[in-house]
Amino acid sequence: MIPFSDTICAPASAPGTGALAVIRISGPESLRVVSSLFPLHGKLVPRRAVHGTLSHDGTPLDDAVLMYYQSPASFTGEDSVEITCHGNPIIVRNIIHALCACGARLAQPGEFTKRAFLNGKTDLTGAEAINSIITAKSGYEIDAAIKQMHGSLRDKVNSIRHSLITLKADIECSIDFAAEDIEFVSSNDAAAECGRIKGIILDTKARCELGQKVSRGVDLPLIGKPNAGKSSILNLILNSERAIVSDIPGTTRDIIRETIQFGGVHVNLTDTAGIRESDSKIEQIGIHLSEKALHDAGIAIMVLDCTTGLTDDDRDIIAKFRDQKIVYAANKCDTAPDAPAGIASDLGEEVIPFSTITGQGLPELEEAVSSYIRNEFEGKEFFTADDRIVSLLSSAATSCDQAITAFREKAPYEITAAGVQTVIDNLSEITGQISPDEVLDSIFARFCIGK
Ligand SMILES: Nc1nc2c(ncn2[C@@H]2O[C@H](COP(=O)(O)OP(=O)(O)OP(=O)(O)O)[C@@H](O)[C@H]2O)c(=O)[nH]1
Ligand SMILES: [Mg+2]
Repeated sequence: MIPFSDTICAPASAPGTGALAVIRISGPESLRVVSSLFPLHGKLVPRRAVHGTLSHDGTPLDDAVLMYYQSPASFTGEDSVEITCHGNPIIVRNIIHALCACGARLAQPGEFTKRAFLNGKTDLTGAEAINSIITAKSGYEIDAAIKQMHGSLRDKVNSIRHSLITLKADIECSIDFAAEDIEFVSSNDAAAECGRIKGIILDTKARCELGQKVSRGVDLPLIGKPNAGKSSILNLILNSERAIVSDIPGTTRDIIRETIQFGGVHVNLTDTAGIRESDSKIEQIGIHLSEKALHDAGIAIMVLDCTTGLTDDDRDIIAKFRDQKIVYAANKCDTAPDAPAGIASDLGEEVIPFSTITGQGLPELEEAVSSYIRNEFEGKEFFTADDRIVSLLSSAATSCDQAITAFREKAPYEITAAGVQTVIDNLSEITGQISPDEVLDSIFARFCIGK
């Protein structure tokens, strides 16, 4: 365990008013600092809640419940105290000032978790999962983050590392017995093993990328020709006049983006410029942004117009985006109730009759999007990884390729062993077995104060 000489404190609950607030103190002086404010400090024994009045320089600060965690049995691994006081920001500030006056200092963002990591209480994947639990925006993400806090990604990475360490040991034995011409693993077998490991690394990377998709939200653009009613649908879904609606084709030019919850996942709903041939430079930029938004998304809502029926412009737009899942909404069905059936048969696809005036079709539209989301995420094991982890997994896969080439070329054992070690090092950075200081600083800086 790495001993820290200073004692840190911070509010652990969200800023603002609430019934209760929690203040955390961690470090070797925790008990002494708290005792200066708490006359009942003699009653503070590990893991027992004690109720009493906190006061400083003779002024009462609040009645609070204190819990003492004795090192190493605490979140950070250090002596720690948690104070649960009334959730008034003035009280929280006064207690923090008093703690600092008695020898603690205000913690930096993520400093409690960083200490937990440096004291061996968690690996980096677990530490990052704690942050994901706090910031998660969907039930899927919370499930994955809890599993990861319990070690799902760490175990996966460690099992890959274990296979590589075994392979490297076999290669190193071959170095030791080179004079006797004893080979512990053939180049072909080693290349095959590296290929198998690379497959697991790529599968892990794909699961991390799925986790990133859940956490960033599913992009859901509204596309279609001008005047079809895209902005009207955005406003209906958001239940607010977010986008300008007019009967002039080409009204929307910028991308309008709002995040909403759909089927338990947060969805980035975007209104885009109507796609058509246009001479206007500004409109062309808007159309380009629309096309890009759709290309980047896995699913889109294509808005069709019942007053025009299916037109060549619609067919051109659909033809551009064959690979995406498209949900079709035949808007303005209030003006032509039979039009959606005609459009569906022309298109050969299911079409939702829709009207932003009557609200018809909104539940069906939500269900179509939700079912796509359920299909994408439900029952799939994914990890709540950030770009750092994804990029390390990419490097590990590339290093595997290089090791495979070295095995195929029958390179000397020293070279192939070094190649395998590079993959091991890439993976060790993921869990934090190798962790340069600046990497740690950037990881924990993303946490909130008090975590
Ligand atoms: N009757 C009827 N009119 C609608 C409906 N939805 C939209 N409109 C009208 O259609 C016109 C165009 O609506 P918008 O929402 O601005 O269309 P848009 O697709 O965003 O158009 P651009 O931004 O130009 O691409 C407006 O006059 C709306 O009032 C509907 O369900 N029924
Ligand atoms: Mg619009």
